[in-house]
Amino acid sequence: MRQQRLHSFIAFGQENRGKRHSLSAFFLGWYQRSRINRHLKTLGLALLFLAPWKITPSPAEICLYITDESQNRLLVLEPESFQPAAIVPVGDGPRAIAFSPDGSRIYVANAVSRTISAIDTRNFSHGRDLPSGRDPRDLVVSPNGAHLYVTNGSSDAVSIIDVATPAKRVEVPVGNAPRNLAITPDGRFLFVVVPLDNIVTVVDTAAAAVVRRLNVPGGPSDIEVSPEGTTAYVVHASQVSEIDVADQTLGRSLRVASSPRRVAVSPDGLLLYVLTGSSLQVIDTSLFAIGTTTPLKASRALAVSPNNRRVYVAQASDLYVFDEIGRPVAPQVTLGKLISDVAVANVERGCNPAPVSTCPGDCSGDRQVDINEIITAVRIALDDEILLACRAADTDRDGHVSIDELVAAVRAALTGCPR
Ligand SMILES: [Ca+2]
Ligand SMILES: [Ca+2]
Repeated sequence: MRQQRLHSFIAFGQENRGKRHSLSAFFLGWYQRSRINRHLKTLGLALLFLAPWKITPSPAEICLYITDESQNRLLVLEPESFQPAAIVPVGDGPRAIAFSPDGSRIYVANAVSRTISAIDTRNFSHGRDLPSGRDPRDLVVSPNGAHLYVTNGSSDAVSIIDVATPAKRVEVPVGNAPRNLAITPDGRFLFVVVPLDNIVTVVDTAAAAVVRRLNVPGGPSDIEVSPEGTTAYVVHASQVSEIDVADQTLGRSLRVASSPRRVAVSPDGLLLYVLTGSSLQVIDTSLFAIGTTTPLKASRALAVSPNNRRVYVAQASDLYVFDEIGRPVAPQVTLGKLISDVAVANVERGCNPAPVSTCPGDCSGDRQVDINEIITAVRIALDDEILLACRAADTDRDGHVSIDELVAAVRAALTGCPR
């Protein structure tokens, strides 16, 4: 049955080479049938074990998080309108974002200040920054939320940080300038890509020791573990390869477009997203075949929403949004000045955009305009800052801050907000 499906899928792909849209339509149909099959299985099991019906709570709201390296801040956005729910200052050179498993905390690795910002998702307030190693690049959180694992580009190690007692930091040497890492869902193993050494280093978290070094030629650049925890996917050279988590050996390899930089797995584990130098490629994980290829010149950051509905890609100041099979769903959005990472998650606090003050230049919404708000408005007018930093400065909502709008903001600062 699976073999049959494979043959029809591949045959269709070969017949339709170059006809990306028809392949997408086929792929979508096939993918939706797979999902329905999976849901029917789940439903069957639920009926067997869970009578009478249980009502599952509606999922928490989803927020989009973006680290803006040029302004050292975390943008928290409503993921459809891209309106800000919060703009949170973090340390210098923010890079990767990770969440505590219960969604109560966001962690941001700050490469320049060598710290990890810990942000409470209920009110977006800071706890104390956690010290990290040199040049923190990527981070993951243990499934119980007790530990952070951080790759340090300049100290050739993974830091194991105890969240409760961050002074007790353990460094595990993993190779030359490690980059991205992934953790198995049971928290036992870390898979760390070390591009300069052409290896993936496997760390046993309990022993805080390296247990294996896998040769992965062609400068591996990113790795993700499947939600079931059985397979890790690593991108390298022009390939994506499977690593069997139990055996810690390389499995199947698939040729993708050149320079694959990022990889992500859909939350249901059925699809794999590979961001290359020229495209976003969507791969079926069971067939291990490419379903769709969408041309794209963006390859810095990649995230999949927890509800499987959206894929976010960022490069420099631009954000691109796709549906689950890689079709663009919105025009590109210009956000931060220098986006370094994108993440999407369910959090405790609803992702409601803050209301826009009717007082000209009152960015914070407290009905007062202070000097910093005037400076922000001027910087938006000069194109040095994004409009989301102070939507109240754009009183006519045309997307720009004009001289007249600056004058209105200064007047509000001097004489108070108009009633
Ligand atoms: Ca204000
Ligand atoms: Ca305006």
